[in-house]
Amino acid sequence: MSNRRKFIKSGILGGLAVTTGSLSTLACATPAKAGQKPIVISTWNHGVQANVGAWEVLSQGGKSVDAVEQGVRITEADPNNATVGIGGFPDRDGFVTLDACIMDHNENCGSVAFLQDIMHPISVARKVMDDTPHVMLVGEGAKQFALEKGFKEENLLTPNSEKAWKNWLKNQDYKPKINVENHDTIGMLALDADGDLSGACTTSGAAWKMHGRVGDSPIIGAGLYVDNEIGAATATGLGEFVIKICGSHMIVELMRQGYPPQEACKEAVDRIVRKYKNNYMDLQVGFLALSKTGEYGAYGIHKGFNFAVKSNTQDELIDSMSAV
Ligand code: SD4
Repeated sequence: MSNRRKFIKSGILGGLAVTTGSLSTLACATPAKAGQKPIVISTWNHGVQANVGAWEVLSQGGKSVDAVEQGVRITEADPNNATVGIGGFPDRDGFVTLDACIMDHNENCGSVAFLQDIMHPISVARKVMDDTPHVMLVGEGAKQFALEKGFKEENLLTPNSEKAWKNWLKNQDYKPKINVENHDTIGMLALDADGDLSGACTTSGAAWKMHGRVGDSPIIGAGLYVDNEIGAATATGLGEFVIKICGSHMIVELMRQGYPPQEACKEAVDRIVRKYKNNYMDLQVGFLALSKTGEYGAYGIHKGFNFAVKSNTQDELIDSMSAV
């Protein structure tokens, strides 16, 4: 059965359970489907390339935390990607500021926000996780820490993104466009051969944001959450709305209650749609989730959100279902 058909099937089952019964009914009505292991999934088109990097680790029996770090570094290093790492569009004052976080199967996590001049925020976040008693470092402190750890300082504003910024300055209009420019954060989730889950999320954030603005991507529970007993989730899109519903944590908690990954993502999207009736038509948010058994799912507010899947039997880009 194709994955898309599987999605539809799980959607029907999940929907039925929601409308006809309690959560325990839901858990019974949607028994865990056999998933794949190892497997890596990640947001948007660039996930295809990033998954290749992650797969090098996973296919050799490596740990999911190493896989997600190695995978998203590929996107961070791509100067043609305008929303992650080098080449990311700057804030309205012309500064490229990066946010990232990582979480492993032992619920260790590390995060950096408002980090400048360092190409691989995900690896700085990993160092915060591995080498400090903290979860999150921001701004100058995060940069100082990165430099102490041997990361190189470099200019991340490419000629292309500088040109785009100067063009934006002419009208200075802050209206994030659906599925364009502001919505290409990479969130990646992996389940390794040992059955352990990890996740990573990295972004240059919303283009033309206010200087100092931090989105959902480095916030554990919003842009990323992993619970090795249950599953993992990550988010992309306009972070303010992901933070407001604690999106990724909510999805993992729904999975704990028996929701399949796609139904959990849908419920999080529906929450935004219900609560922000006046805003949701103008904004995109997409969620991605992976269960402990290797079953995956995704859901966006609008059409256009897609995600890449790689396993022993699958290597494809899939269009997510959406509310609108
Ligand atoms: C943010 N969620 O900073 C990020 C932006 C994003 O693709 O997803 N871009 O709000």
